[in-house]
Amino acid sequence: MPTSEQPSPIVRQKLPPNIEFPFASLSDWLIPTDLFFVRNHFTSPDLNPREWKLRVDGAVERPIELDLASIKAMRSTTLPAVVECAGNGRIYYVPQKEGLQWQNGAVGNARWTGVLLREILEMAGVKPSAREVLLVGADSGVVDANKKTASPGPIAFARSLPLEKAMAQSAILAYSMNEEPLTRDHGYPLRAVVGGWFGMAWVKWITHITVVEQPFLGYWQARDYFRWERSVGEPKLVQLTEMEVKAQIARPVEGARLIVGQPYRIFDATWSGETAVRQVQVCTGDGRGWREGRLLETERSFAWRLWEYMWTPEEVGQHILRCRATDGAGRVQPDVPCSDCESYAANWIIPVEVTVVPEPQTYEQEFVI
Ligand SMILES: Nc1nc2c(c(=O)[nH]1)N[C@H]1C(S)=C(S)[C@@H](COP(=O)(O)O)O[C@H]1N2
Ligand SMILES: [Mo]
Repeated sequence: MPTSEQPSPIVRQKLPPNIEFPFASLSDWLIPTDLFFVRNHFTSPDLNPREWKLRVDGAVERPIELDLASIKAMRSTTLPAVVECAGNGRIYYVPQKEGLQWQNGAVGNARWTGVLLREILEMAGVKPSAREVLLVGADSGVVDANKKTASPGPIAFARSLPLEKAMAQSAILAYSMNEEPLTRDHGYPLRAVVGGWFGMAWVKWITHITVVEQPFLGYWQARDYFRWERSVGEPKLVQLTEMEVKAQIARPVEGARLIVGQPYRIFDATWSGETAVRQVQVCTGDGRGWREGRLLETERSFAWRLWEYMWTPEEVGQHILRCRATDGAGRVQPDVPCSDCESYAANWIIPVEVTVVPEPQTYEQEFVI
């Protein structure tokens, strides 16, 4: 997009800071840290790296405590990965759903460096009875009283991962984002990176890891971040984990005016959960059906892919643009909202309406009689 303006983040909430990436300004595969979305349930803790320690206990052979220097001295792993807040796109739900009204930008792709969670767990020695790995953040507070399920007192932000995912190559404890130390809002000094999973699993400001033998049923695991599933007949609640397949047009934006006969680059990013996106298709509403978008990067597990489609509008008037992604597991973006997703995981196709206008007349043309 040929703009001279500097993109600026969209503040969805001042305190604690909840900030959206201005998705229409998307240009690079990696989102610069100062534009990266921020999702905080509580005030970001300001942790002193000299005092900070990571405690690992629970169902382990040897409880351990590690300081930052010893974690950084371990073998490092880098994973470019996309993180999407489960509430991204909530604004598109009709009627409106309670919660922060994220548009398209509660998502971002960054390069994360740290150590495999597996290696830390192996240092402590996971007992055979282990079932989940609970990650606890240093932030805490009373859960929003507007929600009917307010907490009885301050509770820490904590989430568990099934042991299998905790041991996977996609589960990292990261101290660096885009080659710089994490910033305070992104979890300094250490956060979880859980490739393929929605953001709530990516616990920031981690100070404590407990290996548990029973499913953890804390607030953000058992009272929030759910959707309904009807596969067993009666609807039952299932926890949100993997991200859904998604592509959403960054440009043109809703209401844009394009000039007839002039090529325009439809541009966006696309991502999914455990399996990468294979195909993006575009429909420009001129009766030519779905056509193939061009994916710009090679497929890479857990990162997003930018894509484009060159479109030359042939007719003046309103046009509805749509795109849809398909991932390697065969999941396709749906046409309609998921009625069972509470206020989460919005991945249905969001049409973008643009106006195609005639070529502007030049001075000479106007005066030729
Ligand atoms: N400790 C802690 N970790 C957290 C959160 C939080 O409030 N506290 N928010 C989670 C949610 S809901 C999301 S979407 C991601 C967002 O990560 P970011 O702020 O670095 O973009 O962090 C997750 N990790
Ligand atoms: Mo989130």
